Amino acid sequence: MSWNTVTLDVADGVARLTVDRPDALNAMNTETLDEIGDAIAEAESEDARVLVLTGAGDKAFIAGADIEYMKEFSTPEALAYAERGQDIVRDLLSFPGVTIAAINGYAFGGGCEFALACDLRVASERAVIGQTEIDLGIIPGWGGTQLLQRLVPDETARRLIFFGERLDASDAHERGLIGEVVAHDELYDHVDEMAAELAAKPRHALYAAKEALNAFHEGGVETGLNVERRAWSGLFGTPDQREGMSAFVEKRDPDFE
Ligand code: CO8
Repeated sequence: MSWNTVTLDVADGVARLTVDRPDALNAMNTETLDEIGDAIAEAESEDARVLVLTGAGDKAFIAGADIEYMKEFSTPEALAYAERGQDIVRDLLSFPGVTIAAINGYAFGGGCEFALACDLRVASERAVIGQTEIDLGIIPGWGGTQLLQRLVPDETARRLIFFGERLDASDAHERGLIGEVVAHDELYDHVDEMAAELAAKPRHALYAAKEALNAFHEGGVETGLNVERRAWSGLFGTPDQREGMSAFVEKRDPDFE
């Protein structure tokens, strides 16, 4: 499939989705959101076990929602745009595999939010990240007020949103927004290695783990315990569970599906 503002490459169980509007630093309008949604669905239908989200060019991951495009929105138009972006957040949260944001540069506003919706975040040392909406007279609308709370203490989330701080990669790492910072030129090699390792893990177990981890944020510990118990027991009888445990008992490496 071909799109105007995104590209998707799928190989060996790993999908790389690149937002591709480098002239606007990969800022997103409705066409881009629709294409991101289509590309995530396509990655799923091609059976990708890992989805890497990144931005085209050397400067930006995603510089946010397209400000030029939305500056004259009415409230109903803004609502529709918020809903479309939140659908992408849900697509990332529920993607049946591990999602990794490869943050290659600026990640502001909606770009930061889509990175926060991924399971893991790896940033180039050149990355700058933040919920900058306050300085445009708005607030995060694609999940930032909720997703930041999964990663950082409440006061840090409030400070980031109230001040619209732009954090460099090491500061963002120190404050818990991103998991790892690597040299700019090594970003994709590093993410490719991570993705290959994850793609070789037992997929049902990985997804069950993701669902149980997400459940805590959706409904607290009691909801999470129920989801964990069901997901855990549901893995028994899967070929990968039988193989993983047999391999351990037989003192050999597992050969997963
Ligand atoms: N929207 C539209 N165009 C953009 C955006 C953007 N978010 N960011 C950059 N661009 C464009 C610039 O206008 C410029 O275009 P042109 O060459 O035609 O003038 C081009 O990209 C290059 O940008 P700069 O010249 O500004 O490059 P610099 O290197 O000087 O600066 C920055 C790069 C620091 C990234 C700067 O462009 C910037 O601060 N951009 C805005 C970042 C921002 O605030 N993003 C948040 C947007 S709001 C948002 O995402 C809300 C999400 C929730 C929506 C809810 C639905 C209602």
